[in-house]
Order: sequence, then C-alpha cells, then structure tokens
Amino acid sequence: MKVDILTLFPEMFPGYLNRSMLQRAQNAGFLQVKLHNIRDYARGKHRVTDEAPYGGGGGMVLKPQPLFAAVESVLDGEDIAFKSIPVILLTPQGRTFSQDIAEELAGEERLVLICGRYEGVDERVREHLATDEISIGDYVLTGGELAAMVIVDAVTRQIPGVLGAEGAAERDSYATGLLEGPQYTRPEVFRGWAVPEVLLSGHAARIEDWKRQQALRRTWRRRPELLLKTSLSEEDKRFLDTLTPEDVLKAGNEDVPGG
Ligand code: 6GU
Repeated sequence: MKVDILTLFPEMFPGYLNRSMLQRAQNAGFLQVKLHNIRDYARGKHRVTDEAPYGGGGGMVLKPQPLFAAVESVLDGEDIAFKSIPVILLTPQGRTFSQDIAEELAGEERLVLICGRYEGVDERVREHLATDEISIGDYVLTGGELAAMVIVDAVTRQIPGVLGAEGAAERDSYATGLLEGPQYTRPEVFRGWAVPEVLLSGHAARIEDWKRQQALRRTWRRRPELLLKTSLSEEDKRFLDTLTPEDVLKAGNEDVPGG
C-alpha cells in the first residue's frame, strides 16, 4: 500500500512510522509512506497556507489552493476525476475510525491523507477534493497528524503478511469482536501475586477455554455492547449465562478500570 500524507508538520511522523512494525512493513515493501509539506504547494513569496475565516469568528482556516495543488501533484487527473483513490480529510467532523474502517482501507492500493488543523479547512476541500472524512474519536486534537499515524498503523496491521505470526491480526481485540483477556509472563509469582494455575498446566484445550472465558467476561464487564455485534458459540452463551450483575459487584469491579 502506498500512503501520501499531506501535512504542515512532516517532521512529526518519522519517530513513529520508522520504528517497530511500521518500519518492518516498509522495509518488506508492504507499505510506502510519502510525506508532503502543504507549505511547499502554497503560492506567493510567503507561501501562506491559512487565513482568517470569512464572516469572522477567529482562528485560522486552511486555504484551498495549497491543498488542491498538493493532491493534484500527488495523484493524476484521472484518479481525482474518478475518485478512484480515497482522499481522506482528517477532521473531528469525520466518521469515527474503527477496526471495520481499518479493514476497509486495507483493501486499497493507495490512500491520500490530508491532515487538517483543528480550527478548520476551507469547505471547498470537503466538497470537491476529499472523498471521505475521518475522525479518530470524540475529543479535539490540534491537528490531523496523530490521526494519520493512527490510521496508517491500524491499516498496516491488516495488510496480509505484515504481522509475523499467522493470524495475529485476527486474534487482536476488536478483530475477534471481544476484548482480550489477561496475559501473564515470567515470573510465576511476582511480589506474591501468582499467575493463574491453569496457564501453567500445559493442558492446551483447558487453556484455550479459559482464555475465551476471560475474554468473554472482560468484554461483558467493560464493553457489553460488543457482545451484541460478535458471533458467539453455544458454549460462549452458556458461559455468559453464568455471569450475573452480582458477579460484578462481588468482584468489586476488579475488571473495570478505575472501578
Ligand atoms: Cl482527525 N483531527 C482533529 N483535529 N481532532 C480530532 C481528530 C482529527 N479526530 C479526533 N479529534
């Protein structure tokens, strides 16, 4: 996949993108990221990229000209005319990013991501340049740069072959539709807190059942609405039936963050 990122701050990206899984994905040819400084496409001696809004109201608005010029330089006219390549404006007003959207975008050969600034982007960019608008959640960020990195990360994990262990992406929280249950590593006892005995039993089937039940319990306690959207076996349902509201109270909400 080839991703072009249009931003006023290209220097924000390499520290995240050129490490770990994203670095390996690029070295192995699964991912190619090109950063484009919007300012390079602005006209005039001062290369102005934003100006005060018409009608007042304060703040600054990204001008359409540098953004259109940048996209037109990155894509050819046909791609733009036929909207064959997603041009995604990152803005708090966009549709909320999710694992489903990550999977959808992983099917594309190319993406163009435009990092907006929080004060605004000229409406003609939305109407006549962007093919999609995405937000990463209900809070306000200073700009779309973090959102672009979030999207590149989540999408790259979905590209077949990127994750080493076969099926690792399928096992992720949200991909299974359940939250992941607890995990432990060495030592067996840390400051008096022991690893659950079943995990040391070497009994593969019992361990798998336990992990599934832990994931079901944690999802039921923290994000019960996810259970309505995922596919559950008869065994899953029987296990969930054993969980009661009292069970949560008795557990002192140990499974709820801050609970
Ligand atoms: Cl994509 N941009 C900004 N500025 N704030 C956000 C966002 C994007 N997603 C959530 N908050």
